Amino acid sequence: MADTRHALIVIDVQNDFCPGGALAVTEGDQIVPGINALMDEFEAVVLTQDWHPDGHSSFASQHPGKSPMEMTQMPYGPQVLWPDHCVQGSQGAAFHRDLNTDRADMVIRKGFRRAIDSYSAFFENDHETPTGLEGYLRTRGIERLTMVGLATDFCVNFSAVDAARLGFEVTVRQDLCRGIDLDGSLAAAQQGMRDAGVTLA
Ligand code: VGL
Ligand code: ZN
Repeated sequence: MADTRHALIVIDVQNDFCPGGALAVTEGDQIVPGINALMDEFEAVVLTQDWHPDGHSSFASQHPGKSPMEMTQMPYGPQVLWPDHCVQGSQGAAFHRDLNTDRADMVIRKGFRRAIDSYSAFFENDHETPTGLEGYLRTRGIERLTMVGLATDFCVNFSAVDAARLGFEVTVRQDLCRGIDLDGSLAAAQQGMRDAGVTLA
């Protein structure tokens, strides 16, 4: 029987993060069957969806002279500039066609404010604007989270660290995640997650 206090959080398994997408993560699509197979073990299944308006401030296209994967300074701190991706309503923002979205109790969208990015499923990149997911999980009595999805070193990492700081018991299934690995970001993320008390499985 499914553990009643344990939720599966599936981060950003969307076309733009899969091969052929605008911000493709190597082998991003290969985790889909394993994620589907895991869903029945959980009381709650939550999907997150990166969901940017056209012209989002995290897009390099909005910063003259900047290229994708370069850094910039935002009022809330340093920010990687990305190719245009996961634009609201686009095919790139849709979930991978093989992901079992029927089993999801909740879909949480993030990154919809033009001036601020949101890697984490819990807080935007200012680390203070909440998405509402914490309240949803707490009101359902959820205490433990297993996280899977894309990308290990950005949205999975930020979500896992925030969740651990909020007091959830967090496990990241690395076999069901894939990373971008920008200038050593994968190793840094793994260390950061361990330091925050996240279990890397
Ligand atoms: C993500 C970069 C930009 C992610 C989202 O899902 O990891 N990465 N937007
Ligand atoms: Zn994004």
